[in-house]
Amino acid sequence: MEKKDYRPMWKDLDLNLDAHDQLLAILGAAYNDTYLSQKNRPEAMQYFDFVISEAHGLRIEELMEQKRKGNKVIGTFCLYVPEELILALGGTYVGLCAGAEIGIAEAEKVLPRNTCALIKSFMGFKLTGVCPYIQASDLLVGETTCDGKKKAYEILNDFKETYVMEVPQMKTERDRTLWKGEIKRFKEKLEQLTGRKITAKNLAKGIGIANNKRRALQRLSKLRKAAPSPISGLDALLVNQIAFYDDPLRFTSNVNMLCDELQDRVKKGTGVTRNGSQRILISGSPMALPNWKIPFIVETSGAVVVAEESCVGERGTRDLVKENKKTVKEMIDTIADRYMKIDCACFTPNEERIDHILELAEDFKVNGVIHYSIQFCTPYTVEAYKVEKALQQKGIPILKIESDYGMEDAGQLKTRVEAFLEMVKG
Ligand code: BJ8
Repeated sequence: MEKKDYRPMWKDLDLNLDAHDQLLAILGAAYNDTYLSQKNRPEAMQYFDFVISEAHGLRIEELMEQKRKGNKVIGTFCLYVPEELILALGGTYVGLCAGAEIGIAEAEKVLPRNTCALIKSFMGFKLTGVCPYIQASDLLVGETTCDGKKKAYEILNDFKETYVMEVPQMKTERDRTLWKGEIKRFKEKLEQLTGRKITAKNLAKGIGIANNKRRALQRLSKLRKAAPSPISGLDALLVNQIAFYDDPLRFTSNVNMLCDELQDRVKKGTGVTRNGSQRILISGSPMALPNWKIPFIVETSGAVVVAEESCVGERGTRDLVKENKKTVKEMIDTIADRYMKIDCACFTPNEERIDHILELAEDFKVNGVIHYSIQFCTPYTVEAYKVEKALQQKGIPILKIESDYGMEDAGQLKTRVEAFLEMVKG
């Protein structure tokens, strides 16, 4: 079937068409090499392949259709932005991916070179005009997590309105009060933007949609406990990445279909790798679309990634919002409680994260942990020390990796990963 010409829509969105063409060509080639070359993939992955192939086409058309109906598109950069409120007001939540090395040179004109690749990536996407999601967003929402992001939003705001939520740095009662206040302030901002009111009915609906999406992803995660794993880490990561921008209802139903197929595989003992392949947990900075570098290196070295202790993974899906509340106030409180459980390294102290890593290592029977920090990400790079210490005390091997989005260090990383896998064997 001939592909539709989306150029008129991209032009209306004020994309830089030449730069955008280059981006699509790079992404298409990377997807072929990384994903379509895998053997023994579940059939249900076809849906996710399709979503990727239409990420800048059909999905953007859907967003534009929503906007024509008066519904708002909200672009976000962090797990702390509560999707439930956006859904309650008929809006669409879009996680702005920032996982590609595109527009870095432009970004470095406004940011220091030693800024993490994720921040440079979102800035570069905006400055080079290649991201239809940023362009389609009615509002960007940032947050005070790490210093790099916090300060970068001030610059981003010069190019597109960026509302910033104050995320506390500790989890005392005083911090919880601040956070509840921030959720209320965000609710008011959204109400003003949409001209609609949050009610107990629409908020309960929003909570239900977001929870069901997380439940489906939790189901996917549990199935990866099987040995052999019924799905590659690359494919599972892709599903988690797509969760940030696909239509939530359609996405949830497709994840559940994938899980039905995986359940069948587990029953039959069918896996993506031979039994006995090393089982690896990746822990650390988020791997935003299309950052597939580390799992690709791990899985093309013969091991399988069985879990991600990451915002694009367990950290984002582990907790649900309680569904038994009746009033808007109670619901806001329970939303605030759920989001305060996220154990981002921007918090201090952050012992829960260490506990979660140990739990995951045990539950998924991993042979080793790869701690991944995006280069120049201070929170995760520094916290790696505590993670390493805790894992060593339990006798769990760990390899610490710091890397950006470029491929220059791929050969060197592969050598390190292979040596690590040799060590954790059996
Ligand atoms: S909840 S991990 S999504 S802040 S990698 S920009 S921390 S310097 S992305 Fe994050 Fe929210 Fe936390 Fe998750 Fe800064 Fe580190 Fe860069 Fe990072």
